[in-house]
Amino acid sequence: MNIIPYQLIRIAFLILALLSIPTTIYLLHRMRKKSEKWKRLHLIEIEAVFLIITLAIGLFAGVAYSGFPSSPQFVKTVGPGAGPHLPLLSSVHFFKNVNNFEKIDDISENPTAIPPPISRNTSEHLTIDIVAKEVLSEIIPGTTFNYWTFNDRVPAPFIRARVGDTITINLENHPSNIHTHSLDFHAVTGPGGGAEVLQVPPGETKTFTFKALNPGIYIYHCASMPSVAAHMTHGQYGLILIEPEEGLPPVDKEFYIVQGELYTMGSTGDKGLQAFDAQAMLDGNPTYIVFNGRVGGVQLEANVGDTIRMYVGNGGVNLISSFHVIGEIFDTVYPEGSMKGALFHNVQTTLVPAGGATIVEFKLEEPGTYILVDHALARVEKGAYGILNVQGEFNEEIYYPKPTEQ
Ligand SMILES: [Cu+2]
Repeated sequence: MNIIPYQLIRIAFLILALLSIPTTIYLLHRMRKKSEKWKRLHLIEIEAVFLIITLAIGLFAGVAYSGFPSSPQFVKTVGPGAGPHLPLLSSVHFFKNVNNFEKIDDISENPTAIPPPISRNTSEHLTIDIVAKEVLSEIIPGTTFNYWTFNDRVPAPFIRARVGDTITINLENHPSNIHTHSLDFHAVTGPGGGAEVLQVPPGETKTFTFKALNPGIYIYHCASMPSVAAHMTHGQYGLILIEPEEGLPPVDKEFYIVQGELYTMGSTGDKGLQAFDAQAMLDGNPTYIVFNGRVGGVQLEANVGDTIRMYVGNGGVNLISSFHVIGEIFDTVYPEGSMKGALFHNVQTTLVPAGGATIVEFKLEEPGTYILVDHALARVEKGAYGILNVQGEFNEEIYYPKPTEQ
């Protein structure tokens, strides 16, 4: 894991370069009045070399560039194609307490980590333990971010309950954390969705109990000050499914996907440790837009003939997702996660509001690679895509002509 603070290094070297100029002028001034011994010091040459080295490190250490002038700009993108290029920015960040944070190899929550469908006919009292933890992990290889998580992953664990269930949440704020964290469940009826009683300082645990009154698929997230948006964009969001009494129709595979935005002071593709860019968040200009916490975080497997259900959330904090699976049509959409209302059928692209969720269902008729996207397609260049690989027999009655064998 690359946690070199390149941005800090760049600033330090630019300051050194700047300071070296007046220092040299001063020494040259002194040199004129002094002996031959001073003149033999080659101050001009030393200063020139020093200036070149410090400026080179100050301007380029860790900065993303394409490495070859194959396009008009030398800015890197992280989409699956070459892509249009994004403005090159460099900025400053401060990095504190780096050694206190746990380093997570893969921040992505497993998209198949979903509790099984509920088959019981009665209500139960469930207890869910959640640990808020601030960690370090990579957005793309070599680019590290200080994620704030629930249970060390983004999104937070998928919670499954049944309407009428009573749910007790135990929220621990890990002692290594710097910030107070909390939970606001959109499945809760009551002030703050639980956040009023679940503000937990580091090292403490608090408990909250609620009854699930409405079926649906709901976001839950941290709702702590001074900026709820800042907590969410660091990774503190997940989904809770409240099944209706009769449950949901059976499917072969269920997947868990949540879109999120990351705002870093470095540009898209910059290496090293990236500081959070609050101004970029306020401007609504994310550096990365990701499924399940990082670029490439959603890799799914299925077979021809499978019926698929995807629970798709949007942690925000600025964008509305236009969720689409390239090469598929959603047979059924639960619009905005609504249950017991009108379902949509035969939908190409569906909206997932910030702080909202949806459910899409479809059957797989053909093998191959299907790409999940936010169909505001510029966002794919910032990472908003996932992959669904489908194995099985080709059906040329549906998809013609047959793709060339590889
Ligand atoms: Cu928080």
